[in-house]
Amino acid sequence: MIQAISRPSMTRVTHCVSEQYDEMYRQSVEDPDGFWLDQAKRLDWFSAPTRGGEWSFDPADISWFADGSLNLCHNAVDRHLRTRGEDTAIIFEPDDPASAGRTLTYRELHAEVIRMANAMKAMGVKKGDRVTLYMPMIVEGVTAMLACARIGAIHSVVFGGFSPEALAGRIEDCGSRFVITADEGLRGSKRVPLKANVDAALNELDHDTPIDGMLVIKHTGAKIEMREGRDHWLHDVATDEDCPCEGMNAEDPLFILYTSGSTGKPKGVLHTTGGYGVWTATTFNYVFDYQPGEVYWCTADIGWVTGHSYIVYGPLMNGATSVVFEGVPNYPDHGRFWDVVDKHKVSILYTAPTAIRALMREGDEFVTSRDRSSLRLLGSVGEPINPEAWRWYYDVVGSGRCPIVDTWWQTETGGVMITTLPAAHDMKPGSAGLPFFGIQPQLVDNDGAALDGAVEGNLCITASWPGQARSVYGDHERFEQTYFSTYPGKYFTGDGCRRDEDGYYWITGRVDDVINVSGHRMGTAEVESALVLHELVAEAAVVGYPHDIKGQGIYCYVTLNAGVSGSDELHQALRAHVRKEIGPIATPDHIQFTDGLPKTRSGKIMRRILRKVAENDYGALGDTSTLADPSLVDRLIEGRQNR
Ligand code: 6R9
Repeated sequence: MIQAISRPSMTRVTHCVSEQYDEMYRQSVEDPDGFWLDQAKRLDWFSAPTRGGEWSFDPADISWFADGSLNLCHNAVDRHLRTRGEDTAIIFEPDDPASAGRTLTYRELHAEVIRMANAMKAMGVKKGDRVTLYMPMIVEGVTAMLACARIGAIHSVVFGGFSPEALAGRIEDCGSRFVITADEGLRGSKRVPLKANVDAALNELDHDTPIDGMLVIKHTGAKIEMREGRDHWLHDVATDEDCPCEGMNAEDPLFILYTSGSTGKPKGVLHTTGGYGVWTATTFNYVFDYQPGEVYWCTADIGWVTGHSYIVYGPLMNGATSVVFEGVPNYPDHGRFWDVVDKHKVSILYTAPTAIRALMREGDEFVTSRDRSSLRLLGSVGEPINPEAWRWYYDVVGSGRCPIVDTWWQTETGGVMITTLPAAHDMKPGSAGLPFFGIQPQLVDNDGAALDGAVEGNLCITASWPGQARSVYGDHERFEQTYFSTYPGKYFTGDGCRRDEDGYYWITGRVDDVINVSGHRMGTAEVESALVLHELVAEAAVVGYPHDIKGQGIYCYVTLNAGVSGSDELHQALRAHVRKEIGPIATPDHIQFTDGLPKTRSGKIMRRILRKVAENDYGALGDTSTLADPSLVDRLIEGRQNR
């Protein structure tokens, strides 16, 4: 049993102490409508809601604040002009520390958002239109999101590391007629040809006019092709005229964000305006305990939900100063994070275990040679943090002074669900902690029976919360099927979890066919589909296996067409092929060529065996007698050992 670590005494915490948490949590589950209508007051509404949660999980139909109207760009930007217009909203830290950065006050951010929104309008974007953003981590990524929210367009941000093929699928799936991108992105001094990738993606789509307009931001100044009539430079079409915020119903869509699942292609998770706004504003306030004037830095990319909720909406709706970082943790050297912390006097740092582990491996010197005395609170998100990395983050990065919030949540949950609160709770390294207000977790066995007390099971949530996703864009049936059919009447997270005797939750990882690679969700089915697209591949099965830095690595079993044999060249070719189909984050770590996959007589692949073999754990293969060809197991093990 790991010892709990007491919360360090913090002099400036005002947001929530332990007794308050218990009382507020009780209220939040006993009277959710009263509680959340009250929390909703932290936002500015054009018409305040009187209705709270109206929802069912069977069938799935979820609504919050249905009679309220508001605009999240107004809440993130305009409403601050009167009170803190000259405060810093965004600090932009470029990839190359020698390049010029930028800071924007709320007033300057307002002006930039308006220019972006007017440019979008000039292209013909209207309320309800889907707009795909394929952006580097620059200020315009944030202003493009906020400009969409301002005029009621639905943004779909696609991570800049995805391939043209993956981008094309996401443009097509949501019927997006507009794209916003930049000439190039920069990451660790490498150039990412964003505009060229968009062009390639559009060529993939077999229409003559796959989109109506593209807005391009000049970032690196690289030479790119602009198609007459379709592609526009932002600086050519942006104007400063007045651009009021659209009044949005609380249930009007705010954004779509594609995420991987256990089957099929990525799903367009749909979030709406009011509930998501209340959820991200409230969680940001309590979880990060933000104090006016502090600098807050979330190292995620706006291409992931963490960037949406905790670089853009949560911090800005709270009037915080949010750092937008274009670079990577190891460029120019492994001390970059701490240089940025010192340069901008960052108080609150929110990052991922994979980054922590990668930096830990480089030794303490990169950290201890930097000052870091501005740090007050540390956060972790994206995957379970192993206690060793937790200790290093706490002892070395935070010098034992800074509490850690290990925040468990998902694209589908909109914001943080399980975490300790910095001023309220003791921490246990490796445990996310306790449910946030309104969250009612339940652990169930494989038949869906609720388990009480200190146990391990499948993590479900039994009641809706404002930030919950409302649907899968264009496929509500898939939404129900994916999240509400495994255990009818409950939202199933896909995660396994243990609850200890203090009621703390310990996420054990995915229990479905989703793997978590460097904090990024990857469906094994997606990698398999990419592999079998290769002309020499007959069949493929992909599993995760423990990886020191990435958390999980991608292990592929591949059978080749008759007469073809595996070689180092083919190995490399397949890796390159998957990168091209999906993007670098999906690059297989290992490919094992095999003459067959372990299938039952009914043809179902026994992934359990493939996982064990990939993990090098042959003692616990379990029952293999139902395999069509039990002798295959020995050949798989032999192949693994000869790897
Ligand atoms: C926010 C985000 C969600 C999946 C989730 C779980 C894993 C996220 C975690 C964590 C343990 C944490 N996960 N945070 N596991 N402890 N603090 O990451 O969203 O990309 O949708 O991934 O990530 O497995 O189900 P998303």
